[in-house]
Amino acid sequence: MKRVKGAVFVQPIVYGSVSTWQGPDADQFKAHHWYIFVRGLYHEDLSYFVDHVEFVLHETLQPPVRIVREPPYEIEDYGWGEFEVIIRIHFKDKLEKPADMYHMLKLFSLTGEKLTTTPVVSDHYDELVFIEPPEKLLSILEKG
Ligand code: SLL
Repeated sequence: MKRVKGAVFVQPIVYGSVSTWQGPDADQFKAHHWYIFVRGLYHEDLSYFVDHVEFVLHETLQPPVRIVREPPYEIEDYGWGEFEVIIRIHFKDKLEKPADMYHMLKLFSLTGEKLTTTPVVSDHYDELVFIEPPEKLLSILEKG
Protein backbone atom coordinates (compact mmCIF):
# COMPACT_ATOMS: atom_id res chain seq x y z
CA MET A 1 0.00 0.00 0.00
CA LYS A 2 1.49 3.31 -1.07
CA ARG A 3 0.57 6.31 1.06
CA VAL A 4 1.39 9.87 0.14
CA LYS A 5 3.66 11.32 2.86
CA GLY A 6 2.64 14.68 4.27
CA ALA A 7 -0.60 14.88 2.26
CA VAL A 8 -3.88 15.75 4.00
CA PHE A 9 -7.25 16.10 2.34
CA VAL A 10 -10.31 17.50 4.11
CA GLN A 11 -13.90 17.17 2.89
CA PRO A 12 -16.54 18.99 4.99
CA ILE A 13 -19.78 17.05 5.28
CA VAL A 14 -23.18 17.36 6.91
CA TYR A 15 -25.21 14.43 8.19
CA GLY A 16 -28.39 14.09 10.18
CA SER A 17 -32.13 13.57 9.98
CA VAL A 18 -35.38 15.36 9.31
CA SER A 19 -38.57 13.90 10.74
CA THR A 20 -42.19 14.91 10.52
CA TRP A 21 -45.01 13.82 12.78
CA GLN A 22 -47.93 12.46 10.73
CA GLY A 23 -50.70 13.74 12.99
CA PRO A 24 -53.06 12.11 15.51
CA ASP A 25 -54.74 9.80 13.00
CA ALA A 26 -51.60 8.06 11.78
CA ASP A 27 -50.79 4.42 12.60
CA GLN A 28 -49.03 4.61 15.98
CA PHE A 29 -46.09 2.54 14.74
CA LYS A 30 -45.66 4.82 11.73
CA ALA A 31 -46.38 8.10 13.48
CA HIS A 32 -43.26 9.86 12.19
CA HIS A 33 -41.83 10.07 8.72
CA TRP A 34 -38.06 10.52 8.69
CA TYR A 35 -35.12 10.70 6.40
CA ILE A 36 -31.45 10.34 7.26
CA PHE A 37 -28.74 11.74 5.02
CA VAL A 38 -25.10 12.55 4.53
CA ARG A 39 -23.94 15.10 1.97
CA GLY A 40 -21.16 17.52 1.10
CA LEU A 41 -21.37 20.80 3.04
CA TYR A 42 -22.13 22.79 -0.11
CA HIS A 43 -23.98 19.90 -1.76
CA GLU A 44 -20.80 18.86 -3.54
CA ASP A 45 -21.04 15.58 -5.40
CA LEU A 46 -19.08 13.11 -3.26
CA SER A 47 -19.59 10.16 -5.58
CA TYR A 48 -16.18 10.56 -7.20
CA PHE A 49 -14.56 9.11 -4.06
CA VAL A 50 -17.51 7.58 -2.16
CA ASP A 51 -18.34 4.06 -3.26
CA HIS A 52 -21.49 3.65 -1.18
CA VAL A 53 -23.03 4.64 2.13
CA GLU A 54 -24.31 2.02 4.55
CA PHE A 55 -27.00 3.04 7.04
CA VAL A 56 -27.24 0.72 10.05
CA LEU A 57 -30.63 1.15 11.75
CA HIS A 58 -32.40 -0.27 14.80
CA GLU A 59 -33.29 -3.94 14.39
CA THR A 60 -37.02 -3.12 14.39
CA LEU A 61 -36.59 -1.54 10.94
CA GLN A 62 -36.74 -3.78 7.89
CA PRO A 63 -34.21 -4.12 6.46
CA PRO A 64 -32.02 -2.79 9.28
CA VAL A 65 -29.01 -2.30 6.98
CA ARG A 66 -29.51 -0.18 3.87
CA ILE A 67 -26.98 0.60 1.17
CA VAL A 68 -27.13 3.67 -1.07
CA ARG A 69 -24.77 3.57 -4.03
CA GLU A 70 -25.53 6.92 -5.69
CA PRO A 71 -26.20 10.40 -4.34
CA PRO A 72 -28.28 11.62 -2.71
CA TYR A 73 -27.03 9.40 0.13
CA GLU A 74 -30.35 9.33 1.89
CA ILE A 75 -32.89 6.84 3.22
CA GLU A 76 -36.42 7.35 4.46
CA ASP A 77 -39.02 5.45 6.43
CA TYR A 78 -41.73 5.71 9.05
CA GLY A 79 -41.46 4.80 12.71
CA TRP A 80 -42.37 5.50 16.30
CA GLY A 81 -39.09 5.71 18.18
CA GLU A 82 -35.66 7.24 18.24
CA PHE A 83 -32.47 5.20 17.94
CA GLU A 84 -28.84 5.58 17.03
CA VAL A 85 -27.95 5.21 13.38
CA ILE A 86 -24.51 4.36 12.06
CA ILE A 87 -23.79 6.16 8.81
CA ARG A 88 -20.81 4.33 7.32
CA ILE A 89 -19.13 5.86 4.29
CA HIS A 90 -17.25 3.38 2.13
CA PHE A 91 -14.63 4.79 -0.20
CA LYS A 92 -13.84 3.84 -3.78
CA ASP A 93 -10.28 3.19 -2.71
CA LYS A 94 -10.62 0.09 -0.55
CA LEU A 95 -7.34 0.84 1.22
CA GLU A 96 -9.06 3.72 3.00
CA LYS A 97 -11.14 2.25 5.79
CA PRO A 98 -14.83 3.23 6.00
CA ALA A 99 -15.70 6.32 8.06
CA ASP A 100 -18.42 5.90 10.68
CA MET A 101 -20.71 8.67 11.83
CA TYR A 102 -23.12 8.10 14.72
CA HIS A 103 -26.39 9.95 14.59
CA MET A 104 -29.28 9.89 17.05
CA LEU A 105 -32.46 9.97 14.98
CA LYS A 106 -34.56 12.76 16.46
CA LEU A 107 -38.35 12.60 16.26
CA PHE A 108 -39.37 14.79 19.16
CA SER A 109 -38.69 18.46 19.62
CA LEU A 110 -38.46 19.44 23.26
CA THR A 111 -38.94 23.12 22.54
CA GLY A 112 -42.72 22.79 22.22
CA GLU A 113 -45.28 21.42 24.67
CA LYS A 114 -47.09 19.31 22.11
CA LEU A 115 -46.29 17.32 19.01
CA THR A 116 -46.65 19.46 15.92
CA THR A 117 -46.17 18.73 12.25
CA THR A 118 -43.21 21.11 12.08
CA PRO A 119 -40.23 19.07 10.84
CA VAL A 120 -37.66 18.16 13.49
CA VAL A 121 -34.19 18.72 12.08
CA SER A 122 -31.04 17.37 13.68
CA ASP A 123 -27.87 17.83 11.68
CA HIS A 124 -24.17 17.89 12.33
CA TYR A 125 -21.13 19.29 10.62
CA ASP A 126 -18.13 17.00 10.36
CA GLU A 127 -15.06 16.58 8.21
CA LEU A 128 -13.69 13.58 6.41
CA VAL A 129 -9.97 13.95 6.99
CA PHE A 130 -7.67 11.79 4.95
CA ILE A 131 -4.20 11.79 6.47
CA GLU A 132 -1.57 10.48 4.12
CA PRO A 133 -4.22 8.95 1.87
CA PRO A 134 -3.32 6.07 -0.42
CA GLU A 135 -1.97 7.34 -3.74
CA LYS A 136 -5.04 6.21 -5.64
CA LEU A 137 -7.46 8.04 -3.34
CA LEU A 138 -5.41 11.24 -3.40
CA SER A 139 -5.40 11.27 -7.18
CA ILE A 140 -9.20 10.80 -7.19
CA LEU A 141 -9.66 13.55 -4.57
CA GLU A 142 -7.45 16.02 -6.41
CA LYS A 143 -9.39 15.50 -9.62
CA GLY A 144 -12.71 16.17 -7.83
C1 SLL B 1 -35.17 1.52 22.10
N1 SLL B 1 -35.28 3.74 21.26
O1 SLL B 1 -33.95 1.69 22.26
C2 SLL B 1 -35.92 2.47 21.24
C3 SLL B 1 -35.97 1.88 19.89
C4 SLL B 1 -37.00 1.79 17.69
C5 SLL B 1 -37.95 2.43 16.79
C6 SLL B 1 -36.78 2.60 18.94
C7 SLL B 1 -39.71 0.79 13.97
C8 SLL B 1 -40.80 1.16 13.05
C9 SLL B 1 -41.80 0.03 12.82
C10 SLL B 1 -39.31 1.92 14.89
O2 SLL B 1 -39.73 3.05 14.85
N2 SLL B 1 -38.38 1.57 15.79
O3 SLL B 1 -42.07 -0.68 13.76
O4 SLL B 1 -42.28 -0.03 11.70
O5 SLL B 1 -35.77 0.58 22.57
